[in-house]
Amino acid sequence: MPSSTAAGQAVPVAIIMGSQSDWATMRHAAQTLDTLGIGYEARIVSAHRTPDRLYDFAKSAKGKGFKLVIAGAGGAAHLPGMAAALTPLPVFGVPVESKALSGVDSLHSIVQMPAGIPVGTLAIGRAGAVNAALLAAAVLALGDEALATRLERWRAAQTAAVADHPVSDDT
Ligand code: RP5
Repeated sequence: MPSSTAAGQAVPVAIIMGSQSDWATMRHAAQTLDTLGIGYEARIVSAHRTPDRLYDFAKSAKGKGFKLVIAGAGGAAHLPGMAAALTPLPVFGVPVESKALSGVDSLHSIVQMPAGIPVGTLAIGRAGAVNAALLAAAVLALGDEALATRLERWRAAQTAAVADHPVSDDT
């Protein structure tokens, strides 16, 4: 599983996901962090299949220097909520699109946290993964002027890339 820095080096963002199959979605968070020059570590941490790994990860995340967690999962998606229960770090949840219910199951599992343990829930699928990274960037940029400038430029480039008029496909 990719990591943007050498092992052992403190990076601000942990990207965790319930399965290898989630990487097709969560890689968009990783790519967005790469574009903004933000370090991360990506790991498979399943709430159901590897509960001890989840416990160990979440309990040690702050001590390892992570500033926030992006957690993606699909179906009965308990990973973001369980991670949030076990760490004081902010957790952003990404509902992965499931085959059976198109990710609505994932969304409802992640967004309907009872009062007391928050998970900042993003959109289903790629949009949620990209926006989780952008939200992480905005939070980290509060204490990092250079990152704030990179994020501002990224958004300006996005704005500049929007055409004034649509182009027909059939010409
Ligand atoms: C969840 O089950 C994972 O987050 C994944 O989205 C879903 C399906 O996992 P696989 O059966 O593809 O490994 O725990």
